[in-house]
Amino acid sequence: MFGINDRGVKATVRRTLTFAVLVTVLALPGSATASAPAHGPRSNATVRKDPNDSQSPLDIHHVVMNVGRHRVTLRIRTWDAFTLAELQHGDGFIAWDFDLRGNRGVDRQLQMGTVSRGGLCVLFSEADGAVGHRRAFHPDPRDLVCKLPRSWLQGTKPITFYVWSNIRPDDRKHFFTDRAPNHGGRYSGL
Ligand SMILES: [Ca+2]
Ligand SMILES: [Ca+2]
Repeated sequence: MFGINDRGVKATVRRTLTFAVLVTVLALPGSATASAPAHGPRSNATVRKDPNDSQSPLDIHHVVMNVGRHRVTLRIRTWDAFTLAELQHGDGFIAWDFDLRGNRGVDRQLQMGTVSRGGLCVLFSEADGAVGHRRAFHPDPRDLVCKLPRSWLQGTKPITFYVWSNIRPDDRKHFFTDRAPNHGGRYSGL
């Protein structure tokens, strides 16, 4: 369904196309009526920081996760402000690649992107395709937030993951990518 080469152009194009096809298929009636916008990270949120290390408008600054009993809130804060329109016009998205089985593969991928009606979060399973989707919130100019059922990210082994962003700004011919953590690293635990 999706490759594990997080920086490869082919993987990038494939994922982008997958996302585009999916959002075309989805009518989004449920997503548009999702719950209220996310609030700021709570005290029990895990905040991971990434340097200002890309020219991308989606240069990742904070990777924030808040795990509740029934819900997981995933938030990306960028170094610079961006709009959902810029995200859409630049084919931009932020992907979370999860290994739920502990074999260093990627068996779940969350894509945070946009469609004409606003932000969209889609969780893919390597084995089964799309698991489900929720609205993506843009509560302030640098944040993109997804709220998912906790059950969507249940693992049989300690979970590891990394995050990467991808966008082609209107005035540029190529995509910009940023990864967190850098250099093939992974975060451990939700
Ligand atoms: Ca960064
Ligand atoms: Ca980085």
